[in-house]
Amino acid sequence: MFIPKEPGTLVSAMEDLIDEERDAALGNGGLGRLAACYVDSLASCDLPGWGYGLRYNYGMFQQRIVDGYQTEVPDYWLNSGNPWELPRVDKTYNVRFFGGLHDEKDPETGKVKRVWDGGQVVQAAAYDVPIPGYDTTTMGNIRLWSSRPNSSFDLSSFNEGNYNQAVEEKKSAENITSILYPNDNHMVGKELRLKQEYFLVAATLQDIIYRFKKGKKPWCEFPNQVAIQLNDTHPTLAIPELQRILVDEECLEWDEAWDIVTRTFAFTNHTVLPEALERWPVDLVKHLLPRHMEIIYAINLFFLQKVEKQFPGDRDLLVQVSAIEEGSPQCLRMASLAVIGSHTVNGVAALHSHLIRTTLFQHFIRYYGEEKFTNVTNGISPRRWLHQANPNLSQLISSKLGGIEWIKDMEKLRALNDLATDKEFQEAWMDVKLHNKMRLAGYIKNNLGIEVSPDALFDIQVKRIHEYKRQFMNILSVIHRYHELKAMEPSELDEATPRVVIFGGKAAPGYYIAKLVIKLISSVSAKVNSDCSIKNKLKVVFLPDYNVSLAEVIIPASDISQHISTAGTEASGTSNMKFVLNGGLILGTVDGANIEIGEEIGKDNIFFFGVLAQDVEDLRHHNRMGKSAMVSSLCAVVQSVREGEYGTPGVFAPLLDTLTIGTDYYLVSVDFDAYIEKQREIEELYKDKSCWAAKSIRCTANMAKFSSDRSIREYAERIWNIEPCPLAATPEAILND
Ligand code: CJB
Repeated sequence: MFIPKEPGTLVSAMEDLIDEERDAALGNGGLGRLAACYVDSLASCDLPGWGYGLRYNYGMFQQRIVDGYQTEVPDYWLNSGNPWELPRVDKTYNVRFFGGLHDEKDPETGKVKRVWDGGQVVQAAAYDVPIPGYDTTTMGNIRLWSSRPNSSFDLSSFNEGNYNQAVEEKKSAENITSILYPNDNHMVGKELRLKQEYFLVAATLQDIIYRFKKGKKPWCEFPNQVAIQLNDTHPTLAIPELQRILVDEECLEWDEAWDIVTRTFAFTNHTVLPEALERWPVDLVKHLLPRHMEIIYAINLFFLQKVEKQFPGDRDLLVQVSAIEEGSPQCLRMASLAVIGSHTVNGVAALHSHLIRTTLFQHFIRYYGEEKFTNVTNGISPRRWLHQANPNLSQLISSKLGGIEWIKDMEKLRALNDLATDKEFQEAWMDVKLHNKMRLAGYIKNNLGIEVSPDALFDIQVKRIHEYKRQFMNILSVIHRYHELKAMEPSELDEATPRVVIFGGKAAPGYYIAKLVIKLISSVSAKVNSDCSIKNKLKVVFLPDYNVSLAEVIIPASDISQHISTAGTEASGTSNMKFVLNGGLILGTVDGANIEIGEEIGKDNIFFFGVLAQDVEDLRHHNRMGKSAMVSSLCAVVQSVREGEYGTPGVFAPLLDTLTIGTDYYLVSVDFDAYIEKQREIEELYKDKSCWAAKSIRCTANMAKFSSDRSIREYAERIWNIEPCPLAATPEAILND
């Protein structure tokens, strides 16, 4: 399992082992990481809930930077085994794909039922990853499914003629959980991806139903015993799958089954970006899952009939709410199916929930009313994101608060407000920050050979690289600052606040523009870092292979972090919460959870800039009409890149063209001046160390709302109707389940 670095070296400390552990990189970005925090909270709050997922052999790729460009290396994370998982040989289920349909008459009842058979049958094998709750005996669990050929498959029994076909079948089965699709907030319509989605829900529902049946309760009790939360639309096929099981296998009447389905499911929407909304060609779904497509048509028909009854003759409404989008090809809208099959739909921050009510799902509201649509603001685990990632700050806080109770009740952190202006405490607080910055500076030096001073302002943007997150705007502002520094008189330069701008994040392998952003950051970094004339007042770093382990080193070390999505595009964000909880100030747009963070910590402790979500559509329209010119501050920067200040002219043309030919969809030019003005303000303020320290302390002190314990209790009380039951979820309970 663990291979010592030097042959013969013995492991003497836990710390030596910890560094050897690989991240289980089974998700892309904020969506999966949120779920991880929620499982931690479920267990820590004694709530009986599990997470289900896929056990990909290849998780998120490792990112290397070669000549400034991102390259991808496969992440075979299971190479040295995974000590945290329990293979459950006793937990396997069969999952069918493709196949055909026919009617069969029950000889006893005379009832005709639909039979789905033939096709490909693969096996889902369970692997459990127990998640211990903090300071409780309760154990959570993440059950991950791995695909393999089904049990009737035996390679050695195949004669020569069938051997090749047998090998193909084996590969095809194993392929399903072979790789994670590395796209964040972007759907790719591949058949294998749809197979993954159905594989997850088919195995999971069989598992849940197996447990339900042990209780020998009637089916009408199912929604009282089981609550299933759909984490975005990826598991939406669970809705027709449960309907299929109830009608075709359990022989319930359609209406009774549908009542059970709609009282069981709830749906969380995590994005409004059009390119992220799942739309599957109907023909593809029909081919892969013929019975499900029939059921979806029926679900949709009955739903539209009800809408028609309530709004007679409103054709447009029917078109808008239909789960099927007419067009070529005809498409299944997963979000619509998720809304139709769920009792509750929520967004993940107040603004986002407002936006889905007024845009994405506005037509559904006409039919359902407002009540079905609610908000549960995201949260993060204080265990991982303060106590584990920032042990020194955790210790300092506990010593002042007289205990570590805050780790399960972040309201207790409020007492730190009284210490915000206490000079001694400020010093201790900033010492911890300095120590964390030194740790990060050491990492940068060791891995990139770049020397950065821990006394400089650490300004960090780490997240998936995406146009809507605007890392491009950030690097353009860095160039702007570089030009300013170069134009300064020596005396002015001496007074300038030294700043280290740190980037990290992966681009989807096929996302050309995002990859060019990485190249631009690398090129700016090379130029700026080697320019002695600016006397180390600016350094630029791109940290390769951003992942959870690296986040635990980066986040505690920030003075400022950036969350600068075009208003209305970032559903919530969760790294914003992690930075602030660690006493980092944030520079952000009026978007996602930034807004609520500002409400909690106070407007004086956060740096907001930029246009409001409500104005974005008009501004975009303005741009499309060619009515707005690029601001001059940005023109100069763009010009310098075009002229080759950062390498061969032309390399960055497609990226720069997004601002002009692409009509600046993400409104970089509109926000640019306000953005650089805020940065100026931040650099000035950083000179007042005591004032900065007070703000930093107030950040941590007022983050109670963003504990994932609060979020998960809201789901439990308002959506799942479950209560803590400390004795129900012991380690033994997992093994018996
Ligand atoms: N999110 O990470 C993803 N991937 C998606 O495909 C869709 C959404 C993110 O989910 C997070 C958790 O709710 C949000 O904080 C974040 O804004 C959103 O982009």
